[in-house]
Amino acid sequence: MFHMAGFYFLCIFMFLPLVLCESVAKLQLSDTEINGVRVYELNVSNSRIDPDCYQRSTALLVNGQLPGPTIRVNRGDRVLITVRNLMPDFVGNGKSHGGNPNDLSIHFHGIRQYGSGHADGVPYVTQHPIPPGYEYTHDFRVVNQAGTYFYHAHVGLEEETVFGPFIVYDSDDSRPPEAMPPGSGSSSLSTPVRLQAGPFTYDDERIITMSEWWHRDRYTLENYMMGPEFVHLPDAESVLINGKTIYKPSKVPDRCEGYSVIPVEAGKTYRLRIIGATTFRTLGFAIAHHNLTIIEVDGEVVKPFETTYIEVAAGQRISALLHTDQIPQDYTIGTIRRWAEDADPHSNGLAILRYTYARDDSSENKIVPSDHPEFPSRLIAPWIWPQLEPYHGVDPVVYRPASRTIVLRSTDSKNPDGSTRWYINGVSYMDPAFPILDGLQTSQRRLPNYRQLKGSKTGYDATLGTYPIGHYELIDIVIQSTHKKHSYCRSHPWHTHGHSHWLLATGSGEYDPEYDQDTRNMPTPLYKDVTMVYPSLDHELEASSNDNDTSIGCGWSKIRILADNPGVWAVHCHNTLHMMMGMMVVFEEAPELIVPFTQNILLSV
Ligand SMILES: *[C@@H]1O[C@H](CO)[C@@H](O)[C@H](O)[C@H]1NC(C)=O
Ligand SMILES: *[C@@H]1O[C@H](CO)[C@@H](O)[C@H](O)[C@H]1NC(C)=O
Ligand SMILES: *[C@@H]1O[C@H](CO)[C@@H](O)[C@H](O)[C@H]1NC(C)=O
Ligand SMILES: [Cu+2]
Repeated sequence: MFHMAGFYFLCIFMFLPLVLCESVAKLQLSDTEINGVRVYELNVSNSRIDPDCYQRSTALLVNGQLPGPTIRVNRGDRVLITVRNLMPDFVGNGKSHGGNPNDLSIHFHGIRQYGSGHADGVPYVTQHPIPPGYEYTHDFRVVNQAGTYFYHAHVGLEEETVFGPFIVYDSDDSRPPEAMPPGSGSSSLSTPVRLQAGPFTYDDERIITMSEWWHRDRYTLENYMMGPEFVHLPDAESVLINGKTIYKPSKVPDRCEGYSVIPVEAGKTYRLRIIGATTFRTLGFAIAHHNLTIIEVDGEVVKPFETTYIEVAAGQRISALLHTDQIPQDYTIGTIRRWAEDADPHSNGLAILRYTYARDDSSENKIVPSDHPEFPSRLIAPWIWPQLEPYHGVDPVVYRPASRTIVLRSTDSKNPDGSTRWYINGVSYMDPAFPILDGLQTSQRRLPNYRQLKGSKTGYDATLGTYPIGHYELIDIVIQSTHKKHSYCRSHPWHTHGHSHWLLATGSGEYDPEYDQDTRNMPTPLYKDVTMVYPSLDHELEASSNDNDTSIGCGWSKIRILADNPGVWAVHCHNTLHMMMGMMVVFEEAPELIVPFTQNILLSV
């Protein structure tokens, strides 16, 4: 097996005839290590599933699992991940998001892709989307970062079920025994040792993904959202924890697998790696009778911060230590919709924390959790962000003057046909015809005129529909939310590809370039990759606005990136429904320094 897998490895690098490679590919394992390179394959295909015990329906899965398989690597590892689109060719008139709704691409969220922008997985930005029957191999090194990440589809609403954890360990010392690489020689019989990750030690870890599950199928939802009938985004019927919940506890089919069970032993400390794999909502997460001590946010190690609940927006990850110091029994893990404006905050996303005191564990998983954890009803903007501190101190780059400030002002409006779109500085993002990165590597190679851009109001360059930024520019980005008079101000969790960023400040109403230039209300900025723009009205501004105002500033966040990673990077709202409606921009960073990658090709399966 090892030799066969190694042979496949050669296929990629030595361009052996495709026929040979294809015959060998069939013997590939889903997680192998070849000469220190971690090799994975993610097969995406349709299955019939019923994750909330309501009715079986068709959904996309990765390797037949929900969530998809966990990818575990060590800091510094090189990985080869082959993504296969095993969906059928799409038949129908669906062109709901500009392309074939059965195209695919997978993004490794939070992995900064230093020098490997071609592996970032954003269709028409870094690669061609993978059509049904094709595959694409992501080849990258996980440089200088460790923590909790995940991968997810980046086409339409496929990420509803196409996602999985991506864990980067500091070293083997932070890997739980069951997560040791295959063939590493360590056995689960070895004496238990405490795991060491950065400054923290703990006994074991548990991965928890939170996601949403709609009873309507993906195409129906995509068409509704993008079409003229759109009124508001419908909430998912269920919130899933590790791919499961129960929609109607009073009426469950026999085959119902029940709630997810997180097994723990009493008297231990666990690192919970909580992943916000939602498409739409920000969720509160809590465990009855247990506090959580936050130690990591998006890969940044933070000073321990104890809290009774956490908030996780789409795309965010938080590690928290859990001490199993209560009476050994089952405890309810609960979720709630936060910042949900007009929606019901109640969520059916429940799971069970089970103290396993008996070896033979015959308890049922179907119990109706009664003892729900509590959440404060008051929403606090900007939550606990000003209190969290990076463990190793604040990066001094946050005190330097910025090279430039780019304001990304979002508005929404209706098209003449009745459909709704989001605009950033007046432009609603649409997929270009050809991947921007490929263009920069070939004929369209050019040098943006940074001097001219510094003088331009927004920094937008219509040539390729990008925001060009120069190498090592220190860019402050103000993300400005707006709303229409008498409409809700929505929350927006923004994500930066290719970079983590520092959140410097948040404010209500409209950002004022003069007054707010030096506003700093985050005393100890973290280096993370998702930042929420909270709805935060300025009451004077609201009072002075008239009924026809369509873009009243209703909250902003200022983040900073250091342009140290030449490439083409998506920056977008991680509320995927908003992103599909145009809430995205592309940063074209030091295009003259992008290293051409010649193997950026699709192969047939
Ligand atoms: C993925 O699909 C390929 C091609 O159909 C197959 O050879 C391989 O065994 C599959 N791998 C997994 C992990 O399902
Ligand atoms: C959790 O923290 C709160 C204060 O934040 C405290 O009142 C409570 O006793 C703690 N509960 C546990 C189980 O440690
Ligand atoms: C709002 O627009 C309507 C129709 O264009 C106009 O009649 C009305 O005077 C406007 N109201 C204000 C307060 O500007
Ligand atoms: Cu949004």
